[in-house]
Amino acid sequence: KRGMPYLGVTEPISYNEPSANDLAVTDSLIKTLHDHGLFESEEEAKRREIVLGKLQQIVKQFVYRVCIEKRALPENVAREAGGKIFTFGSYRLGVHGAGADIDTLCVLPSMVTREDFFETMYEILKEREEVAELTAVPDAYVPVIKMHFQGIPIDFVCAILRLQKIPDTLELKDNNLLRDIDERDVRSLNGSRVTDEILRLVPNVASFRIALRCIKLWAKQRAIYANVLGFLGGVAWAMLVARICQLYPNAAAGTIVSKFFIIFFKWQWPQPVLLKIIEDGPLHVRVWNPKLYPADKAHRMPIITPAYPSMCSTHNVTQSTQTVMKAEFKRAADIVDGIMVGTKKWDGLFEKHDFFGRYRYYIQIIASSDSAEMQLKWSGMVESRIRQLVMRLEVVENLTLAHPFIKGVDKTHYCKTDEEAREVAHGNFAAATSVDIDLEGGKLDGEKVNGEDGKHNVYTTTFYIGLYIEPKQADSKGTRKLDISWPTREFMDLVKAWDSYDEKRMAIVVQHLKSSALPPELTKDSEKKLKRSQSDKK
Ligand code: 3AT
Ligand code: MN
Ligand code: MN
Repeated sequence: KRGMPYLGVTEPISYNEPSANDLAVTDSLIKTLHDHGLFESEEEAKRREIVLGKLQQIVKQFVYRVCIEKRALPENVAREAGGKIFTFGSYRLGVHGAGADIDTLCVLPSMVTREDFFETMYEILKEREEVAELTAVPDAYVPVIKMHFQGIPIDFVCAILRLQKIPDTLELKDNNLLRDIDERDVRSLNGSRVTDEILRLVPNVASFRIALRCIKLWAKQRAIYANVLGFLGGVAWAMLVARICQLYPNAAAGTIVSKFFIIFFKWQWPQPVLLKIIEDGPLHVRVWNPKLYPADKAHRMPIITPAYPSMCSTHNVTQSTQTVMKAEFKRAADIVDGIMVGTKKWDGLFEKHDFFGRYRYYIQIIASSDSAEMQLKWSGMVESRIRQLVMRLEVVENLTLAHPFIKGVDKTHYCKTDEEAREVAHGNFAAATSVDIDLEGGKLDGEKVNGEDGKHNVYTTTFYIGLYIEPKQADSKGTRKLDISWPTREFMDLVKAWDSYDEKRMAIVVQHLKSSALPPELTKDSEKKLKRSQSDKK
């Protein structure tokens, strides 16, 4: 097999076919993934296909309608203008779970505008009886219409090309399609172009999918699946698995997983992970290049997207999150070693993280505001700046690790008076009745619960950072003093500099606490685990 063409920037490490043991281990992995409810039902899979078929039809009708009504184009031009949908994200990769969204890109001819998509398409969708929870977010970084179509969540993005016709046979591979189009269109196309390219660059897609499902479940259970907070997101995990698939083109999924952990535990970062040689292209946009750009050189764990213009998907990684991930790679490598020789089970790999039982000190960041709608934006903004706080904490003396938790905890607080509301906003949640909410999940109408008028309601999102403080040397006296006032102040200034910040409607509190002061609902799991391991020892 040596000397044969291969996928990737280096020759494979091994062309070995799976052994009987590799296949048995892979079978038990697949079974464990099923036990975790990772696969959708056949009914749901069929429904997704029906939904995509309908969306394709709707896109063509929409293009036709815009051509006739708005642009007054001749009938034959309107007929041939076309319009085509592409999927990306987990559905396109074939690793989506039950209930996952379908990330769908709608490619449109040049006669159609973005406004048409957000007005006319929005209207068309609104009239469909299959559509629920329709929301348009036209000013997002990647503008999107979100909806549920026959119960399937859809993220609908659009890209307008400089083509009069979008034929059914169109592919997005050609870099010249990006010439002279709007930046937002380049970004919208990027998701699809990256996932398509990943699939093209993987030698055995079936093994890739199983291995990636395993890695995604593991990363979620271990709380290291979060791009914004400095861990890796879905695309980066997919690229890491794809690289291992290239290095072991004939291996079974179980083997891919085992090689994955050991190779990335030992990886010489900041050596980048590439799926192919970085391409040059026709745009005046930056392509990742650490030789040229100092910002790119600063990336600690660069994992580079394969489609032009190549970008680093992991620019948020900090010293702390990298340390945490490395330790998880090591833990996982040891467990999977055991699985390969039959002394351990896959379930052990997927054991839940113990973030809230792991540190003695935590920083608590409470973002609050007076409406659910505002809270979604405000908490998103605060979340996107947490890594700035983490990076400032990392340079504090005696502080070895600032470990951000992957998601904020959302609550609504039903306050009777302004005074209660103020107390809550300052972190005293006991001042009012509080309930958990899911801001993203659409449970937005917290108003009028318990007969309250909702006038004083406070919405909070609480983020946590675990701190590892260097233990005192045995011979030294005096207490370890930790001064986090500078990082805290800088962080507060940073978030308050937000365009829409309004101190009458929002607040931000940063405080540190001992682990014993954490809300009990967060520490319950780790306590249970502790009790279990104690009783195991008896
Ligand atoms: P799920 O199975 O849906 O949980 P996924 O990998 O499909 O996993 P998403 O649907 O959140 O995850 O995202 C799909 C792609 O959309 C990934 C990325 O290319 C793009 N994307 C998601 N969020 C953003 C964002 N905030 N900005 C830019 N691109 C994004
Ligand atoms: Mn998705
Ligand atoms: Mn999505």
